[in-house]
Amino acid sequence: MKMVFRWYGEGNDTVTLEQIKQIPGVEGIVWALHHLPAGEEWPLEDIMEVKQVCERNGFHIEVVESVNIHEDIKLGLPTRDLYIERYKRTIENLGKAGVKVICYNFMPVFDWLRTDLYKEAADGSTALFYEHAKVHHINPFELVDQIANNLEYTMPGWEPERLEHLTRLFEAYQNVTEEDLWSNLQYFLEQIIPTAARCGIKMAIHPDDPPWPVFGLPRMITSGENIGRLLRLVDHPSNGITLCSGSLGANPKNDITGMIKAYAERIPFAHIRNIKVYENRDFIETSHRMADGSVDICGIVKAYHETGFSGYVRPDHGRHIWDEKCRPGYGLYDRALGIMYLWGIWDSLEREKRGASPCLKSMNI
Ligand code: CS2
Ligand code: MN
Repeated sequence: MKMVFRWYGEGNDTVTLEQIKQIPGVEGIVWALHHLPAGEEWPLEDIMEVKQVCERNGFHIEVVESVNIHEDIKLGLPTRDLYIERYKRTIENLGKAGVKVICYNFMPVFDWLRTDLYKEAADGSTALFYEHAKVHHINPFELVDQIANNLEYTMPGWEPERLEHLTRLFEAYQNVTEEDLWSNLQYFLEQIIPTAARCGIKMAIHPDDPPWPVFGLPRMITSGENIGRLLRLVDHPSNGITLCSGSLGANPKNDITGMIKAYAERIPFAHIRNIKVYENRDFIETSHRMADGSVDICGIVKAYHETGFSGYVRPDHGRHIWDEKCRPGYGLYDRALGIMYLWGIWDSLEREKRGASPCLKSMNI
């Protein structure tokens, strides 16, 4: 597995590239042009600027996350063709810069959804939290108000220009069913996968988070079965998934290790994180350690190891610990701890497979 780390860019992140450099085994930066709204073409010059900054610090930029899809594409409006053309140009520009994977999502209106960004745990750390009953009782506008007021930074999926048009967006989705969304996704993929393939890029859809409909908005990428359907929409290696254990794990029925084994070839990018799921369907993001949450992190890493996974992995989110002030879910410390936990499992599996490293052998250890 190739370890990567999400970074929001110079002046837009509390974490620095110098700090990331000191986390063992991180090879690449997962990045995006966060200042551009969904639907804009990403100019090659802006892409090359990020590439230079990252490469100067010894990182590759092979994975891009959150090349967001304009709502008109998800809604299937006649204007979608214009935005799809721009998306293709963006894919081409990213290909020219050496990008190999594009992570995106197809969730209507919202990207991830939480009710609390700083829920305190018994040890004093805070983390992102989802309260199921609250989402059912609160109206979306109130929740957006509460979350947006808590944000010092603009988060992907929660951009002000998107939230400004919330009423109009909800109206637009009123008669859009899950089947309509599937057919709009298929239309999009049929157009862009040939471009991605030509540019040597794998598209990797991120599962819906949480993996069920919210506020009456349909959601599709929620289960192993639906991932299978997505992969069949355009049956090509460039049509893949970002397997996010934290998103899919919110539904305990999801067999994530089974999905890894079934779809290994089509997973260019893995998000590995843990959450604790309660009986009432609330969930909180926890440390990566298995004992702290409900997700079988060891089983997941083992499944990747068994299938010979050579794709990219990132720890996804972390808690906020040691008084760190950072983007919600995107601090340095807990994500670095998560990486070390993942390496610990991976290295012990490698050692089992290959025997002790040559260095240890020569020391007769
Ligand atoms: C990410 C997603 O921070 C997160 O929760 O895993 O926001 C992800 O970046 C998007 O869904 C990808 O488009
Ligand atoms: Mn994720």
